Amino acid sequence: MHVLQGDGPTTVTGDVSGLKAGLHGFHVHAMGDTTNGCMSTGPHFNPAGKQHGAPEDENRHAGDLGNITVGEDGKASFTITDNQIPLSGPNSIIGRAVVVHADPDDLGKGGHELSLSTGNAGARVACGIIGLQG
Ligand SMILES: [Cu+2]
Ligand SMILES: [Zn+2]
Repeated sequence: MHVLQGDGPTTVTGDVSGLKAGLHGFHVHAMGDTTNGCMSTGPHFNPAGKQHGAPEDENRHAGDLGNITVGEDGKASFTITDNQIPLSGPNSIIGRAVVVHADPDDLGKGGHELSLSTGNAGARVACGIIGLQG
């Protein structure tokens, strides 16, 4: 997985495999800590104190990147460009984590008790710390 660019929009590209077909929630979580697996990455990155939502919503966590789509082969390749995940400044995502979930993110609209905090996206099946390379 790679994140590119300095100021302005950040583009995240990645390839994942070994997942069930369909939508999987994909977020930036607050803490770059995997000492207890993906649970240690904390909640969604949310410096503005907002509710969970879709990437295009005004009221969303900065870390809300929506869903990635996994094919019948269990693989996904994705490119996501977003304005709320800079690589510098006070809201930088460097040192935080990306997390892939077991289930679809309902984007805050599912009416579940977890919809407005996590999108009810289920277990955390993969994660990685966002760092610098090169
Ligand atoms: Cu998440
Ligand atoms: Zn969220």
